[in-house]
Parts: sequence; structure tokens; C-alpha cells
Amino acid sequence: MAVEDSKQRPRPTFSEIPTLEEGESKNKELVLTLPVEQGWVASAIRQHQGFWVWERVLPGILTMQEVFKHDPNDIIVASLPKSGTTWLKALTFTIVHRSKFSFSDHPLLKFNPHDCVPVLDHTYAGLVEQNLKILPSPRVLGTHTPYSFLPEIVKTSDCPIIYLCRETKDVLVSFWHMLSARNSIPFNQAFELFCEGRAPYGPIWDHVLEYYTISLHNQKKVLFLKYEEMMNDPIEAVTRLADFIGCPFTEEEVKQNVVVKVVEFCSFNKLKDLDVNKNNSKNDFLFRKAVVGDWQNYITAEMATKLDKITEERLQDSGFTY
Ligand code: PAP
Repeated sequence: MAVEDSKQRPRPTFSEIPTLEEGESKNKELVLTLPVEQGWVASAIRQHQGFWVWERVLPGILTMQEVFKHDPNDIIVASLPKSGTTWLKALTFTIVHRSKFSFSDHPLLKFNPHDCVPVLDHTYAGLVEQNLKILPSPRVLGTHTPYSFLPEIVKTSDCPIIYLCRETKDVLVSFWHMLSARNSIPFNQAFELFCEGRAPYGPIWDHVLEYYTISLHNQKKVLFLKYEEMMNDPIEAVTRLADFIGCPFTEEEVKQNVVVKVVEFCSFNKLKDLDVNKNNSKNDFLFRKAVVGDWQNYITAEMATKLDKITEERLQDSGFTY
């Protein structure tokens, strides 16, 4: 099994991620000249072509644009961080490779979804060691980059892209929990930066709208999914996902409950309780609560009104609502 052949290397925690100076990228000099925001403490973010990206990741994204070797069978899963990426990766990987791997002997029982579906941005930034050549075919590849930052071949070829978005306030709360486990950025500070659009991969509304717009104009290119809808009806989402990537469930599979089995296999409780994900503090932020509307426990009504108003303004005329 190709995934098993790879050397399992722990995913780095924030504190273990090498600094830009230690990372390998010929684009780092360029990145260091870009506008900077230091407020996120974990790492600076730099502004490039309208978007803010971690300083240590952006050189990798620029390198990826130049050297990415596309396989015609590639499938891309894209999202803003904390939008349900881990879930989408698990589902897509399981659906695509369902004839290869049985549920009882499956890579996801031994590897975190991010090891089965690498984040291209981090791989090209040298932040994770992942040999893209040994992934089972078709490769499922992840990214947090805006659509406009994707390698040209990904945009111009038939490569399908699945995008998952999540309600802004829940993304912020999930994101802040991930960061606060590693540094002490106060929630209010994170909130203000978020509102100003100065958040990693933000402004988040622009990120969502880029993919949303493509999904409207080219339904074969981008499948646009919403976390809340998936939580509400995962069977429907999984069925759409399988149809979109060209491996629909057969009548026989439906009769044998394969769709339900995929949903259960990739469910929050199932993944969270696996040893590979459980006994590993760095996975805590990947499997935290998975509750729609958890923001209500952290964001005051006044803050919610402010962020909702900004969201409404930023999405105005786009036709998109969360
Ligand atoms: P990442 O950007 O670090 O990869 P990502 O997977 O996008 O994180 O988002 C993590 C969120 O998805 C967590 O939300 P929370 O902080 O509000 O709890 C996590 O709990 C949730 N999540 C992870 N796996 C699943 C799943 N199988 N089903 C539903 N939600 C999930």
C-alpha cells in the first residue's frame, strides 16, 4: 500500500515548524519584501496579490506555482484552515480509493488524513516531508491557497477541485483554539485582525468568493461545499462528492450501505478515537469539538454583530451566503 510505504513522520507543531530562514525556498527573499503583519504571534503573515499568507509558507506556494508536476488524475481539496479540511480529506480519500482499501485495513486507521492527503503549500515550503510520488493514484492533494494562487495547470486542466467553506465565526473560534494552544494571542486581538481581513489566507471572504465564483461558472471545475450542510446531511454531501470526482456510488453499493459506511468511517467520533489521532497532542486542534455554532461560547453578541456586518458587506452582490 503506497501510503504505508512512506516513512511516517510526525506532523510538526507550530513551535517545531522551521522558521523561514531555516526553510528551503528560493522565493524567500521576495517574500521578505512584502507587507507584513506580526500580530498573529505564531508567525508573521505577508501580503501577496491581495491575500495574507504565513511568511514561512508563502515561499513554498510561489515555488509550487513554478514547479508543480500535475498528474491528469489529480484531485484537489481546498479550504481555508479550520473549515473542516481534515474531514474533507478523509472523505475524498476514502471515496476515491474505496475499491483499493477495505474499511478494516485502511490507511486512515494508521495515518492522519493530512498524511494521506498532503497540504501542497506546506510540502513545497519544506515544512513536511512528503513524497508526492508515492501517493496512491489518483492523488488527492490539499491546499489552503486562494484559487488565484494555484498553479496554472491546475486551473486550466480538467483537474477537479472540491472546496469546503465554513461559517466565519466558527472558523475564527476554531482557528484561535489552534493558535492559543501554542501561543498566547488574546482572542480580542485575533478577532480584530480577522475583521480587518489580516488573517492567514485572508481576507477570508475573498478566499471563499474566488472558489465560489468559479463553482458558479464552471460546475465541473469546482464543487463548492458548506461545512454546515455537510454536518446536516453528510450522505447527500458524500454522494455529490463521489459524483463530482467521477466515481459515483453504484446501485449495488447504495444497497450495501457503502455511502453510510463511508460517512461513519470518516465521522468526527470515529477519526477522533483512532489511536493515530488520539494519542497525539498535536492532533487536538484537528479534532476539537466539531459543533456548528460553537462560536456562541466565545464571541459576544456585540462582536458577532460586528463580524456579521463585515461579512455581509464583503459578500454583497456576490449571491453567496453562509
Ligand atoms: P486544519 O485547517 O488545521 O486542517 P480543519 O480540519 O480544517 O483544520 O478544521 C478543524 C475543524 O474541523 C475542527 O473544528 P472545531 O475546532 O470547531 O472543533 C474539528 O473539530 C472539525 N473536524 C475535524 N474532523 C471532523 C469530522 N470528521 N467531521 C466534522 N468536523 C470535523
